[in-house]
Amino acid sequence: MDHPFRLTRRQALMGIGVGGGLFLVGTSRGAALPTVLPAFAEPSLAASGVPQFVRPLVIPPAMPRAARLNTKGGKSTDIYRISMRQFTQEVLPPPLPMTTVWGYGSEAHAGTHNFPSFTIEAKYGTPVRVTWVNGLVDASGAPLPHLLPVDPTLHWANPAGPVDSRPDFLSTPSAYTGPVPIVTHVHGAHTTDDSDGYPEAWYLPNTTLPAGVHATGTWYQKFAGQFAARTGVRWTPGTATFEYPNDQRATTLWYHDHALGLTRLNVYAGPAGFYVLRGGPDDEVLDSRNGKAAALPGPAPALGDPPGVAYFEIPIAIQDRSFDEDGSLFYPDSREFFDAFTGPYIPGSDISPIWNPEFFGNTLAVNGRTWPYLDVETKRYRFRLLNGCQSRFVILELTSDAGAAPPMWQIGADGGFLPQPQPVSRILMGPAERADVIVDFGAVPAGATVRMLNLGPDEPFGGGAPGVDFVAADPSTTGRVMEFRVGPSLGRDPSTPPDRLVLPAITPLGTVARTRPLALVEEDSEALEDVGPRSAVLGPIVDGTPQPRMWAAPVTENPGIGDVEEWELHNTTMDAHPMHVHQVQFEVVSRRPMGGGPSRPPEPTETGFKDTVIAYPGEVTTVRARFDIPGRFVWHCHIVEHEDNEMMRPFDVGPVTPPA
Ligand SMILES: [Cu+2]
Repeated sequence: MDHPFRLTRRQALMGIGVGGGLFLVGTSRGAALPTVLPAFAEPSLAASGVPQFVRPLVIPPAMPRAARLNTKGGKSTDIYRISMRQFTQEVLPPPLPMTTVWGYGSEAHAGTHNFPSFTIEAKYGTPVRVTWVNGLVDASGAPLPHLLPVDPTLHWANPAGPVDSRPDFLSTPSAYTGPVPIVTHVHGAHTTDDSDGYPEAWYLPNTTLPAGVHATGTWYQKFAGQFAARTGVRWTPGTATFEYPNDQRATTLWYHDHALGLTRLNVYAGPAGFYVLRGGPDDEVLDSRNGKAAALPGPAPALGDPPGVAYFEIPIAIQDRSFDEDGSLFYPDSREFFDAFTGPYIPGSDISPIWNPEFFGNTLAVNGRTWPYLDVETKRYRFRLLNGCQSRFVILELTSDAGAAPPMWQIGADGGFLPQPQPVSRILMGPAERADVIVDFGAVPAGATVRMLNLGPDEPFGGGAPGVDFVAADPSTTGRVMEFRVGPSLGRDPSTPPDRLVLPAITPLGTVARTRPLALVEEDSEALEDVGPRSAVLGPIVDGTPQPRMWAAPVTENPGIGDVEEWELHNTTMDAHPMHVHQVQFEVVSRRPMGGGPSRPPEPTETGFKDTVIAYPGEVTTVRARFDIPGRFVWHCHIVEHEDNEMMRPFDVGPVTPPA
């Protein structure tokens, strides 16, 4: 090899390392300055200007319920009424300014709106019914515009009409500033299509709308009717009521917006939270020393907790963000930010003017605060980790200033417990993936400082190891996640040692009815030479040839009800993509080179169930899932910039659903 590091696509795109490059910029935004002032906006707050480890981690409390409804046969349903609102909160440490964000919160409970949102605590076998309210209005009730630049040239919700379309333009448009559509998806939930947060089932706030603006997306009425017919509950304007049966394995789910062509912006603005499902046969963990119930580190925040409870089970959402000096969230307002391409844009070419193919924030926020710290005792903690970043893959590692790093075991992933606890020193997570880990601070001397580092790249991930195959994130900024300040132990640790945990068995999915070869394809401009990507797309592979299909094309994936299928994800692009399939928790079967060659088994941390899998470039990643709920769902890349621009496809389980 000539170079110690692989030349990344971004570097290649930007002419770095190939000589005679047009643009003299660094390998990641914020790491170096262009020689001339760019015409487009850069985040005006440098990451180096944000003090680190000066404010405590926020541990999201449990989301208050609106009611508990008792139904026939002694059963109950947990009722929530949760709105998305705009507000300001401390994201950057003082004296830096507060940040205007969006977040979910309980309508009837003041002070519960937060970024990230409070945790929905769900119980196996007890359905959760949430009325999701679009509360994006100002104090006078007028609809709020988006906090971030909305590119109107994507195939997107487009409330000004025609809805759920890729509109035509006579000249390059500026950002859309009208009312904002939302629709919430519980990521990893096993629920019906009316409650899944279909991207075209969005709705605007219930208020006076500008003339000609449509209040709901294409599928809203159909799903409203279906939900009313099944439950007797009618959706009121500006809301949608969804129900989650909680009939799946106990695990860490999360909820976030999923509106068509807007997900990257709606999620970046803040609305996302954990949804923790507990109980049931797949939540029973034993102690191998005595065969009795094991004790996992706890408690987690619960409803009605008084202030000052010490938590030993803590959700940790890692999200990259950039800011301007006034504290506001920064998100690119021009394609130029990505690759210095100055146009022509749509309609002068097929390149969107605002959308960026990927986005990497120059800070890491953990539970809504940049680089926080957490005081811990010399005990074991259970952390439910979520990579909530836009495009960034993270590789997490602990380091201590007092000798060995505390040991970590991963006990669960997207779909619940792994078959066995896995000792881990690094945890790789693509966007939307979760890892349930136990960290044992027991042998760390009190007074020590432990840091969680990120060794993933500040650019698209292609697999491999930091320092070998790619440059790790900036060690002074995005290479750091948070700090643990180890204090003395207040009492003994009642939790079972991780190597003594007997985790619930995995029941294999059974006979495969069908294998579907599917392709991940990146598309460059068809109008301009050497400009790309224009978008990334998905599609079936027919006779060995990928057939890229746009969002609007007829359904090509149509499993029978109850069928187990293997989906082979052929990644023809240069980057890894975190691929997510709605409705199901799947098994990761294998990975093999696309050109043929031996397959390798899933990673030890992929041996439980998953709903999001890393599909590496040049490989076929095979997953196996049972599709047991009829209706219309989606599968997509969870790099939210990709998902918003064609890297998402509808699928139907059972009879093909007629268009709404
Ligand atoms: Cu992708």
